[in-house]
Amino acid sequence: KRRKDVNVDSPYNLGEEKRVLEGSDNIVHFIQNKLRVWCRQSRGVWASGTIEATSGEESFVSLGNENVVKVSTSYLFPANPEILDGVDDLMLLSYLNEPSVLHNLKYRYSCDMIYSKAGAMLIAVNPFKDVEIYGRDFVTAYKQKATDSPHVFAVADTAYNEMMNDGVSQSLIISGEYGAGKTETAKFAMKYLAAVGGGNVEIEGQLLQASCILEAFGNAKTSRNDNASRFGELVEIHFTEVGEISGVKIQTFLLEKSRVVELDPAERSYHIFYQLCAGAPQTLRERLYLKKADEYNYLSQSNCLVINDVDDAQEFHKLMEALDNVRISKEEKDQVLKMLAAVLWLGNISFQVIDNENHVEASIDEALISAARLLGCASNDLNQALCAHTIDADKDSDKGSIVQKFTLQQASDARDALAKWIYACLFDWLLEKINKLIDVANDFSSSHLQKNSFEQLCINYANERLQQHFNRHLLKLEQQEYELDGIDGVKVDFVDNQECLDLFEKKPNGLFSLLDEESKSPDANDSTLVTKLKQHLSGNPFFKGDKGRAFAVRHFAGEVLYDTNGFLKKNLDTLNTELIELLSSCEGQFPQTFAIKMLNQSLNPDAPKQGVGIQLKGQLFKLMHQLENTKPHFICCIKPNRKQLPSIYDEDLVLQQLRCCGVFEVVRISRSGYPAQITHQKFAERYGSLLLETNESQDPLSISVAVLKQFNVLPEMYQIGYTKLYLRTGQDLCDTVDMILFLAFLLRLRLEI
Ligand code: AOV
Ligand code: MG
Repeated sequence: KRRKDVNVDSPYNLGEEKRVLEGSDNIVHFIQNKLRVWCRQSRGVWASGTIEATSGEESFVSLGNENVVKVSTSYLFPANPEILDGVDDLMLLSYLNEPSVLHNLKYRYSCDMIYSKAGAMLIAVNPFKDVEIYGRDFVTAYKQKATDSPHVFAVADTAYNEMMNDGVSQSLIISGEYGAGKTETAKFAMKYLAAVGGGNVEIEGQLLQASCILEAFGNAKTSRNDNASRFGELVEIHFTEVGEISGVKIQTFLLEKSRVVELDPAERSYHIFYQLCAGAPQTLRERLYLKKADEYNYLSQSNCLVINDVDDAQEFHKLMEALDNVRISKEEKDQVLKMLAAVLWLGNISFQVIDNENHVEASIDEALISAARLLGCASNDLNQALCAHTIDADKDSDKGSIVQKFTLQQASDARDALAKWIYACLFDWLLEKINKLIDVANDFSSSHLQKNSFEQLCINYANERLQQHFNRHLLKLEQQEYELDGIDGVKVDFVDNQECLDLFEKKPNGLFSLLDEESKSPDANDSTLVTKLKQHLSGNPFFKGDKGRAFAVRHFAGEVLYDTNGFLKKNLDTLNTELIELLSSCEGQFPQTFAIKMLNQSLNPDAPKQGVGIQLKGQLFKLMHQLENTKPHFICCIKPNRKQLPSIYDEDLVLQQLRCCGVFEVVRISRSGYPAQITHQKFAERYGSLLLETNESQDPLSISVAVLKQFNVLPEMYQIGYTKLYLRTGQDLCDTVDMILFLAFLLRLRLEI
């Protein structure tokens, strides 16, 4: 899954199909035959009509009801004949210009046909309502191939069958903007795979329970999606040789930790906190010193505590059941809930200034005491760890160590760092638990912030990597097949975003390397970082220095502005030694394991300390490597409006996403080659009987050649491969093969007569 925060036009011109109406002859043809055209009324609003007259740059278009408008001729696009309205594969459209594609998807959307195909890719337009196409009956229909209308079940089914038949691993790559429907689509795909690969009812249930748990801990309400995933995932589903699910492995990427302590207005923290506050029974409340959500600073800061139509208390009970089902013991569950409550109480810890140098101490109140109890340490120890830092003095001198007392800002940062760390560890622990249960062998989603900070830079970089995978694959698929079959290569241009990736990955002067270097320098701060970035990267066309601490990157989906505020700290992502020591001295099992994890990370002298950016680069290389070994199936999710409401189709918004998903490119790439392909075997079976002179001993390839020759099919219309016949089609794409059959039939009739 990928996403983007786009604020300008795409840097790559994915472009509009060349206007066919440019030549005046063409226009005459359209006028004479009263063929439909699309004309642009204003930005993003298209109307169809027929051209009445044209003079130079201007044309008069009748929109019906005697409504005639004057438009610039260059804004006219040929429309498809009405008979093609709502075809289920965009490849079938005679004209592939943007208004035609938009119209087709809109037509289908208005009939609740949310899925369409663009060649090899599936397009899913989010209905924001229950469309009732995911029941058992639909699973069965796709399983039995009783229907071939586009559906995520059909993609999952193809992948499953190809895996079974070819023994090759498959991947479903689900992309789209925030709120476009990636998570839901992934769940439907998993549901289908669980049903066809069933047999093991327990695993099927656990797979679905696992997503429920990960959603509670990893999803949150944002301003754009009430159930936004704040982490990326790769769900691997393993099958036995007979096609039953044998195990599941989930990998997650980039959990947005900052959300635990810092919220934008009208957004929420992770669902689990509100569920806990609303749903915990009395005895549990007492054990956790639990209050209502609005009494915790971390939750109340954004003035947003509830989600429409969501009952957090009820969700809490479902979650508790799910935890039981993935065999998390009562003690472990208790520990998890304790840690969650500790995080909430940490957020309520306040500090007061104790001397005239603005050093602080935590107020000894309910918050400090509750947090310490839940963590299993003395409140005094927690206080000290949050308010001071010991620096080892020079080894050669005998000064020992120096205690540096914290300012208010430093102490609050230490408190927040501890809360984030505990939460992230908890998330990882749950994931590990789930993975152990459903053993072996991951939805690559997104997080979105309004301010573009380090988290976003990482996510957009990950998207850039996925985009490359997508480009190369669509290209490779076509080109390799032609090559293998011995026909002339059709060279297809595609935009490679390697240069943008280089901006991030190059050593020593890529963004991540420079960031690491600066993170290690003791005098560095966010301003020195941006100076350094500008100094080394200004020559790169994908980088743009901006005012103050900001810089911009030209991503494939658009230019994004980043603020370096907090970059260094976020890249290092460490806790100070006092906090680690505090955790390891705590009584509970969790704080100790969490501390050990941190110690391993920060104190292992053999492992060179790497920043979050470089680590991510490594993770993504691994992920790409995993994906490279699979046959990809691409699903592109489209959000038809920003209001999360049904039946609203915003053409501009859809167009922008279609461009980002590369839909136009995909269709064009497919069509610039030889879209109609048929094996010699099939072709010979279907058309061999048309041959006037037949020779029983002929092989399929020779029969194909003979058929083509007999009917004088122009040589530029086809190529003959070793195994298949490749047929080119003109602008008017019908099924060429059947067109030929039709022609042949006529010819034959004529000949026989
Ligand atoms: P996302 O995963 O792409 O966003 P979701 O899968 O969470 O988007 O979808 C957002 C909302 O759209 C869901 O909560 C549903 O209400 C609705 N929805 C999506 N797909 C369907 C469908 N097929 N049928 C009915 N409703 C649907 V993010 O995780 O924000 O990038 O970070
Ligand atoms: Mg999601």
